[in-house]
Amino acid sequence: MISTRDRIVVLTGAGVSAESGLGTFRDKDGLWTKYDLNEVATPEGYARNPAFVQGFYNARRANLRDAAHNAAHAALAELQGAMGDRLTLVTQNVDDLHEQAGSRDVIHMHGQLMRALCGGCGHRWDAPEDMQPHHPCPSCAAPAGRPDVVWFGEIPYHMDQITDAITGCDLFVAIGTSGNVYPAAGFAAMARDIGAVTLELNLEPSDVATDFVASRYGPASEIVPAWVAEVLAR
Ligand code: BJW
Repeated sequence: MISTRDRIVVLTGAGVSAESGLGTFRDKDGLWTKYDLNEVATPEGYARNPAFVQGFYNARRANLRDAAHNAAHAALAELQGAMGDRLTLVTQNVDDLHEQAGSRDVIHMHGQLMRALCGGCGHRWDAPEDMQPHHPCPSCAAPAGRPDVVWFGEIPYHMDQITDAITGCDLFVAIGTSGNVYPAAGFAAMARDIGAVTLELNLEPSDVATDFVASRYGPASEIVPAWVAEVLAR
C-alpha cells in the first residue's frame, strides 16, 4: 500500500481547475468547442493571426486573475508538504493555481499563462496584462513576444526531468486529464511499464483509462482530498 514514504508523481490537467471556474478544453462547453485549436494553439495559427491569438490569451489571463484555487489544489499542496521531494507535481495546466494553493517546484510542461517568451532569443518575463502582436522583448528588443505556452507541434518543457521522475516512481497519479494529448497521455503507460502503480482520478474514464490499475471517478474537489487523506493516514 502506497504511503508518504514512497515516490509519487502526480500529473494534473484542466479538470483539477474546472471547479475554480477555468474551462477545460474538450468537455461540453470546453475551449476547443468555441475556438479552433489550429487557429489559437499552433505556431502556424499564431503566424496567420497574431492579434487574434494574443487576444485569446489576454482574455484567459484576465479569467485567471479572478480565479481561486480549490480543495483539490489545496490537498495536493498538503501532500507535498508532508512528502517534500518524494512528490513530483507535473501539470499540463498553464494556470498558477497549484502555486496559489502553496505547492512549490511545480513542473509546468505546457508553460505558464502569466509568462511571456521571446520567439527570437528565448528570454522569459512576466506577461503584461495585455500582450499585443510584435510585443518587444525586454532583453533583445526583437518584436517577438508571445505567450509562454506550448502549442501543438512544439516540444513540451522539462521532458527529461519528468521522464526521470516517472521512471523512478512507485505511484503515478493522473488527475483531471482526458488522455488526449501526447506526450502526457503516454505517462501512465510509461509508469506501468516500469512496475509503478497507476491511479486515475477524474470525472469519467479518460481515453487512456486502461493504462491505470486503479481509478476513482468524481469531482476533483471531492476525490482528491479524500485520496490525499488516505495516503497521509498510512
Ligand atoms: C474533471 C472535472 C472535475 C472535468 N474533476 N475531472 C501521437 C503520439 C505523440 C504525439 C502526438 C501523436 N499524435 C499527435 C501528436 C502531437 C500532439 C498531440 O498529442 N495531438 C493530439 C491531439 C493527438 N502533441 C503535441 O503536439 C505536443 N508536442 C509534442 O508531442 O512534441 C513532440 C515531442 C514530445 C516529447 C519529446 C520530444 C518531442 C504539444 C502539446 C501541446 C498542448 N498544448 C495545449 C495548449 C496549451 C496552452 C493553452 O492552455 O492554451 O495544452 S492543448 C490543451 O490540451 C492544453 C492542455 O494542457 C492539454 C491537455 O488537456 P487536458 O488537461 O487533458 O484537458 P481536457 O479538457 O482534454 O480534459 C479535461 C479532463 O478533466 C476530462 O477528462 C474531464 O472529464 C475531466 N474533468 N471536470 C475532475 N471537476
